[in-house]
Amino acid sequence: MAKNKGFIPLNLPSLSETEMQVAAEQFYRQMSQRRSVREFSPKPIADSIIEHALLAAGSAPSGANMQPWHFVVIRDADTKRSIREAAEAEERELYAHRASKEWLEALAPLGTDANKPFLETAPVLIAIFLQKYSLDENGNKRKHYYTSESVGIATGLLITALHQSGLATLTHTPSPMKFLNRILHRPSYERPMILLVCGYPASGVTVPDIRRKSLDEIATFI
Ligand code: IYR
Repeated sequence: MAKNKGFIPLNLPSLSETEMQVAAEQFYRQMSQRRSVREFSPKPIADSIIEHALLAAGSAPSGANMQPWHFVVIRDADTKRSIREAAEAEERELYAHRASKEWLEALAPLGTDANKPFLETAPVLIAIFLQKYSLDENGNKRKHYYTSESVGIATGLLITALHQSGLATLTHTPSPMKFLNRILHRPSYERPMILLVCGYPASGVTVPDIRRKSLDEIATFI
């Protein structure tokens, strides 16, 4: 095939059909064990695990390859406390006033409330920011494309990478979370999307008894 300038060969491992089937099923089994966890052990996580998970997240496809994400890894106790205080203030408003009756009813099976002790207990919080644009060295704006889609995919890869490393996560979205720009000193053109809580699950932790939709419910083959 004629090679275009700026293109390189694709190097993907080639698997037999049986190997593909085994890989697909094993990956599904592993992912089906992922659960959002709200009680964490304070045991620290080795930085290299987080670093590799972030590199995996950074492999996500993105609009025009702009990679419109920034991840802030928070391990410092004082910063975690500031985040907890700000998040709980917003959550108290949410549970008391902002959330509709229908929303509160939908949340009831999860047993959540405005108290977020895990924001201090968990060893690592990862604040995920969406960059609406970037700035070059001269301060010129470079537009980013499909930013929500791109950051959503990167976040999915991050959660997957942490799960397969044996860590638990919680996809936390205190709302609004502009306070993360202030506490973490991020520029205003970065929008905080998700606060990912990471750690080992607390011993004896329980999770809500929920079921996942069947293949028939989530997919149509035509
Ligand atoms: N952000 C709140 C409320 C909340 C909203 C949804 I949608 C959830 O799936 C879970 C919680 C909280 O974290 O409690």
